[in-house]
Amino acid sequence: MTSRKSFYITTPIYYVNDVPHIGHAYTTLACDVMARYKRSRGYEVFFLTGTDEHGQKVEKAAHAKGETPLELADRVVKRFQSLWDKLDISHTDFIRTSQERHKEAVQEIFKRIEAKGDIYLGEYEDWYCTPCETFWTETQLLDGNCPDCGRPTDKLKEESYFFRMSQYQEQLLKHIEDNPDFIQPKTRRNEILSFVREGLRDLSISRTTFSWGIPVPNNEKHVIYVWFDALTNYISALGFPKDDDGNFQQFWPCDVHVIGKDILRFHTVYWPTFLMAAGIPLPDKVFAHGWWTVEGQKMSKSLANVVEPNMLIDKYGVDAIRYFLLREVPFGLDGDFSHAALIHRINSDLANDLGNLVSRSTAMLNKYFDGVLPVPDQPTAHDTALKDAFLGRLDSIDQQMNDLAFNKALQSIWELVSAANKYIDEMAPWSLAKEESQTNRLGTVLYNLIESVRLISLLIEPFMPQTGAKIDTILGLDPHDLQLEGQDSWGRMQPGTLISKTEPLFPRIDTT
Ligand code: ME8
Repeated sequence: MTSRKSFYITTPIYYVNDVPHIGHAYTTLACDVMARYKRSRGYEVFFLTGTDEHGQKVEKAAHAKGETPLELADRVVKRFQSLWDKLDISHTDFIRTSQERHKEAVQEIFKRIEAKGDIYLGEYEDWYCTPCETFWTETQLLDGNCPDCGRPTDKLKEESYFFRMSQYQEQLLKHIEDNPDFIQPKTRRNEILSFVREGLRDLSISRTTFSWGIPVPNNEKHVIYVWFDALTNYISALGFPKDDDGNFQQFWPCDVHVIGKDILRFHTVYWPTFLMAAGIPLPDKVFAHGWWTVEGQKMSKSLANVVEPNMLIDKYGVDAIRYFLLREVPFGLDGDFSHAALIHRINSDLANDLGNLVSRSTAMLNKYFDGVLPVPDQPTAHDTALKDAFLGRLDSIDQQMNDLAFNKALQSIWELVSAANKYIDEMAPWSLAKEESQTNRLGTVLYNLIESVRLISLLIEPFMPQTGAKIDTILGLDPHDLQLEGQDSWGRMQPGTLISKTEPLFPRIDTT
C-alpha cells in the first residue's frame, strides 16, 4: 500500500435482481474493517459501495414483477442499505448506476476512448449468457451451455460498438508483470496472466436488444454494455469528470478494489484496459477473495435463507457475525459457513478469552481499588514482557491488515488476549490482595491489565465496533480521541480514571 495519507477502498456494486445475502455481506464487511482500521491509523478514507442497476437481467426481472426497472431497483436498494446499517458498515458513499452523476462519467469515458480511435462500430455474432451478462465463443461453451454457470446461452447477432481491447494486451501484461501486487492473491494473478497471454479479443461494449441502460453518446439506439457501465462506478462516485469536490484528485488511483473471485477478469482485464485507453491511471490493487458455501453446499436460494444476514445478526449479534466471517477463513480462500463453527467461535474466542479478560480485569479493579485506576510502580520483568508482547505485535498486525490477512491479524490480536489472561494467572492478583505490603504491586498489575484491555479494544474496534465502543465506555475513554500510536502506544491510560464493572460482553451460547 502507498504511503500517502488518503485511502480509497471499494466493494463491487451489487446487482439489484437479487437480495443481499451472506456473500455480499462478507465483501462489504471486509472493506468496512479495512476502512475503519485505516481511519484508526490516521488516514482519510473514502469507502465506496453501491448497486449495479442496469442491464437485461434487471429489465427482465422487473417486467416479470410488473414493475419498471427503477421501481425494482429502488425497492432492492433499500434492502442493501438497511442491511449495511445493521451490519455497522461505515461507507462514505453509496453509488447507484441509475444516478445522473454516474451516467455522465460513463458517457465521458466512452467519448474519450472513441476520440482516441479505440471504439468502432461493427457486428456481433456470438453466444450470450443473460444471467452472467457475458458473450462466449462457440468453442468456449460447455455442451452448448455457459462455461461459468452452466445455463443455456442464446445466439445473438447485432450491430455493436467494439472496444479495441486486443490493442492493450502487451501493455496490460507488462503492467501485471511490473506490479506484482496488482492482482492478489498470487494464484489469481497467475490465472489472469495465462488468460491474457492467450490473447485478448476486441470487446463488444454496446447492446441494441434492450433499453435499460446508459445510451451510447450520439447513438441512442445502443445501450452501453453493463460491465463498461458498472466498472466506471469506481470513478463516477469520486466526481469524475468534473471533480467539483476534488475527490477524484485526492483518492484516485484506488488503493484496493475488493471483489469475489467470480468477477476477477472484469476487474483485472476489462477495467484496466478501459482506463489505459481513457488515459486514466490504474488502481493499485485488486484483491479477489474466495467463495462461501453453506454447511458444505453451494449457496442456493433455500440455503441462503438459512444464513440470511439479518436473521444471523438478530440471533447472534452483529459483532459476533463480523468476527466469525473474518476469523474463520483466510481472506482469499473459500470457506464454509456452519452454525456449529460460529457457535464454537463465539463461546471460545469471544465469551471465554476476550469476555473473561475484560470482566476479570475490571471486576478486580473495582473490588480492590473501588474502580479508580492506580499509579503503576516500577515494572518487573513480567510487566515488561507483557508490554513488549503488545508493542512487538503492532507492526506485524499493521502488515497483516495491509495485506488484507484479516484472520492472521485476529490471530495476532488473540495472542495478546491470551498473553493478558496468562499474566492474570501468573500474577494472581487475588493473592497479592491478601498482603497489605503488596498494594503497590497489585495496583501495577491491574494498571497493566487495564492498559492491555485498552489496546485490545483499539485493535478489535475495526472488526467489532460495538464491542470496542462498549469497552471504551467501561474504561472511561472517548473513542474519538483514540488512535494507535505505534511504539508510543503503551501506558496511555491515565491513573485516577474511574473504571466501571461490566456485564459479560458475550454471553455463552448453550449448545445442549
Ligand atoms: O457481480 N461467497 O454483482 P453481484 C463470497 N454487479 N462472496 C460472494 C458470494 C459467495 N457465495 N456470492 C456473492 C456483480 N459474493 C456485479 C459487480 S462491480 C463493478 C459489478 C460477493 O451482486 C462477491 O464479492 O453478483 C462477488 O464478487 C459479488 O458478491 C457479486 O455480486
